[in-house]
Amino acid sequence: LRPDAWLSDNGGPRYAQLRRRLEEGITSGILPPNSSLPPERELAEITDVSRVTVRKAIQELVRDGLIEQRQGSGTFIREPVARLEQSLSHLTSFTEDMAQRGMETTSKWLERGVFAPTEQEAQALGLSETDEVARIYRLRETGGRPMALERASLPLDILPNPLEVKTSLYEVLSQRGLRPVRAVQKISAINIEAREADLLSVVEGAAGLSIERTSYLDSGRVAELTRSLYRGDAYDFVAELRL
Ligand code: 16G
Repeated sequence: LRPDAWLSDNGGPRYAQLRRRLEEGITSGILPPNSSLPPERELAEITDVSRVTVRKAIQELVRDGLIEQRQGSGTFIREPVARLEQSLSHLTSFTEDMAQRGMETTSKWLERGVFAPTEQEAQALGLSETDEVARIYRLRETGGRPMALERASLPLDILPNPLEVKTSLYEVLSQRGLRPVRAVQKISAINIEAREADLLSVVEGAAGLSIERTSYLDSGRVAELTRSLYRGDAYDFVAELRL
């Protein structure tokens, strides 16, 4: 942590450089889980920056869940988040995926209603200019941990009342006899932008997976266009390949 080894004039604000340095220590294992960080004053001395700078770096790492302050005993490195494996070979819903692991799903609703479709929605769902679209946008959490942001758009006759979706969209569709049977999914790597990063409790620019799913009914009709943004540190997608 000697400052000549890491502090640079063009590396941005000092607290951000210190934060990055500590984060590198955590991800590389030099600062292992459950080990403690030196007290603020000591850390300021070692790194030769002000206590204000140290405090700011620490606050960010706490906010992002990399370290935690335990009352009376100091600041500790947290256990890294467990990654979840998701199969790419089955058409399942988020709720089903989590239930299979014995985990509960909760949603924080960000938008849920009937809207005029965007151009992309109209095109993907085969809507005309006068049609409306059912749209639900939510933060999906498991065990209180934010995992993904998901915005689903469906033709109104497939989902006439978006407010009906309390937990599982696919459950509501199943009840209506309109469960998708096939989907095409596109996965792209992205850096998570500020607003979405806030919602997902990650730093701006953190790695994310943007997933676009177009799902189809048995009849071949498009049922759903969904854009999901998954935390890159929380998921592994697995597919079985055969010759
Ligand atoms: C999954 C799907 C999403 C679908 C949702 C339904 C991916 C990338 N996306 O998250 O398209 O709308 O499941 O989940 O897997 P629900 O039935 O729990 O609402």
